[in-house]
Amino acid sequence: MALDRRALLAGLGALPLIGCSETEPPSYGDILRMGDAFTYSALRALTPRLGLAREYGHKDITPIAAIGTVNPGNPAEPGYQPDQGQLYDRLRTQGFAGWRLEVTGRVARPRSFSLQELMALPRRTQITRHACEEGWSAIAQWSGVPLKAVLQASGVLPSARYVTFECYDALADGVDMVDALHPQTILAYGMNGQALPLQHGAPIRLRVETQLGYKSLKYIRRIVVTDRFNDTGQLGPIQTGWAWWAGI
Ligand SMILES: Nc1nc2c(c(=O)[nH]1)N[C@H]1C(S)=C(S)[C@@H](COP(=O)(O)O)O[C@H]1N2
Ligand SMILES: [Mo]
Repeated sequence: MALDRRALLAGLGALPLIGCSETEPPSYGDILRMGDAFTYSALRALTPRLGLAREYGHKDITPIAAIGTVNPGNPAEPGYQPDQGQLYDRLRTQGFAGWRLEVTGRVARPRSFSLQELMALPRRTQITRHACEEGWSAIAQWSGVPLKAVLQASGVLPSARYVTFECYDALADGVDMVDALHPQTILAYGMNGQALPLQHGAPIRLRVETQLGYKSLKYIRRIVVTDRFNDTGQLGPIQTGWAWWAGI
């Protein structure tokens, strides 16, 4: 019995060597990503594609803290990027008059939008709960243009599968087409009936109501449509151990 067990254990110990002696052992990141991929496919299969996040009434609105970057133009903040930060500071002090949102990649008409141009597109207002991965939540009203309308105005190509967002701070992240075209996924320029405040992402932030708080990027600068997955490297969530897909 004991011998059998020892033989079995020896056999198991040798298993990882079979057929892959030249490969590196899986890194921690690779294992996490395998889990992420499984969660993503399982939940994408289970959740109805156009399921809406719950919307609330005006009386449900709560105070909401500003988390992470609160001014990408401030060199003292951890996410400060000198080039983009200086540009942001200049644009902000000029009331974002010269600000443009660039849309590029797998679109028939790569272009940029001024704030006025975005405001001239269809508008959606929603009162939703922001759920931060750190355990707090808050309810606010957001107004903006559905991302779908911006993608359509740029002639998104049929092969497009992902949309990535670059920010004025050191952050970039993306969503798949299901979330990109979701009716509640908006580029918000208004919050609680006012222009989006500096600390909450002025002049434009993303609202992805189907995912955790960190996917709702503030200070959006550029949108890149791709047909291949891009984890946005050091600027993205995977490197710091967060899931790329954070569905709720
Ligand atoms: N550009 C940028 N977007 C960001 C962050 C950030 O630091 N920089 N923080 C994220 C996190 S973790 C959360 S919870 C929300 C916070 O949004 P709020 O500051 O409006 O509450 O923004 C998300 N978007
Ligand atoms: Mo967060």
